[in-house]
Amino acid sequence: MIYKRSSELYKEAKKVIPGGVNSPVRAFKAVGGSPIFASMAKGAYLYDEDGNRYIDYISSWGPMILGHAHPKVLKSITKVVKNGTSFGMPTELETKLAKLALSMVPKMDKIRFVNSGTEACMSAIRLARGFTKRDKIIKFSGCYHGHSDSFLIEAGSGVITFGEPNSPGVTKGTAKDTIIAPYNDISYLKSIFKENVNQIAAVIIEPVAGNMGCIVPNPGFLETLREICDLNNSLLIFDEVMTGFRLSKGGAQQIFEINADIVTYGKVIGGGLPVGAFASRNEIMDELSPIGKVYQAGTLSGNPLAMTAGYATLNELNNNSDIYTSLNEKREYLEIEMKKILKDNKVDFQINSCGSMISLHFCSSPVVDFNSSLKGNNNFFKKYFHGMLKEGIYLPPSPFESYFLNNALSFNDIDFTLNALKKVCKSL
Ligand code: KE4
Repeated sequence: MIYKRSSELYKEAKKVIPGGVNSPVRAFKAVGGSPIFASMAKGAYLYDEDGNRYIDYISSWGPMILGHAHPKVLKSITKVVKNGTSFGMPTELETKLAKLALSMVPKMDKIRFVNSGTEACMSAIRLARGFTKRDKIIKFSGCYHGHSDSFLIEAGSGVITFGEPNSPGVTKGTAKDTIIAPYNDISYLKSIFKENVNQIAAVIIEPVAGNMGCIVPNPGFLETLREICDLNNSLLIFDEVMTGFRLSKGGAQQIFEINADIVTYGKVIGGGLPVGAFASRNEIMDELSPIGKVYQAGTLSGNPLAMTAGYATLNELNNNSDIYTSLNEKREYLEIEMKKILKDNKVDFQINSCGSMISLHFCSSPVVDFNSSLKGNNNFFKKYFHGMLKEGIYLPPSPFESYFLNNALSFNDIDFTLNALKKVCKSL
């Protein structure tokens, strides 16, 4: 593979954009080397500026579940763009997407559109605090809910009392209202509630985690979390920015048959254009401005182009539920065959998966939380990532990410991927 043009573009980008990227994970810091610059994408394939083609397993970190440049999505955007791109006034397109999204997910009465998953999660926390009139929130280590201050927190010294900032610029004042719990650890969670009676506004969780690799909740974990929140009059927030409309039409709520109080969305709901959203029942959503007092706003929220791309994507998913069957079959095939190859090559590994999300960890013990995800052999991962890249397979450039399969992926593409893995295993 030649990356000449990408390296020229990277050099230029670094002069005017911090690290040459607009989101850190794109910079390949976890795997070394220089980022590759995309020129276009179609279906299951990414093309870089040097003309190399890759089978895409990140799907823009989730949004492109139908595959890139889906004809129905392109057709609808092309039609709508001719009417103008932004009005700062309500449009019917927002109501259409809102009605469609709410018809697909269980037990949500209203939805508010924003421009990113970060905005959705930040707003959901503010809404939960406004509704409960409590300050503290609980999040789980290794879960990522975007880059707003309340979430850039790690477990503090007074561990079950309050957190500490894990980024410069986040104040101790903010950190004191975020408490960190280990994923899948119910007894720890109970001790936090015991220490903070009537102070917890909400617990926010990725119902299937995708930011420490893919981690599935232990049987009963989410159900008990729901019970604890009910017992303490705290709200349960499912961050479904990754899982929403991906794991199923109704996302993780449908898969696990558990209803959260507030659910956040992103990625798929925008079909590749910037959309985040948060949804809840009327009594909570009606606390939001302009009806209620919890303020939240956005110039480009509900943007007509973004609503159109989101509508075309959700409509396709809603009308063809065999897409989910097909995605799950493809992931199952990939997983079974990867396990055979890695076992044959005597590689220590774990594979976690749920629906069309999957992650590979180079370690011998199960990956059930952030600490166990840290046990992966990063040198192996770097060799694996770059080896697969050279074979034309684009994987997430970090061991703490999930793959996102798109439905344009064919079984031939998966066989091509598996042959690449066979070659790469020889160099591990
Ligand atoms: P955005 O602000 O990036 O749209 O969404 C933030 C977010 C919220 N919640 C979950 C569960 C998420 O996974 C994300 C963002 N995911 C990352 C991938 N780990 C986006 C990729 C990136 O940061 O460039």
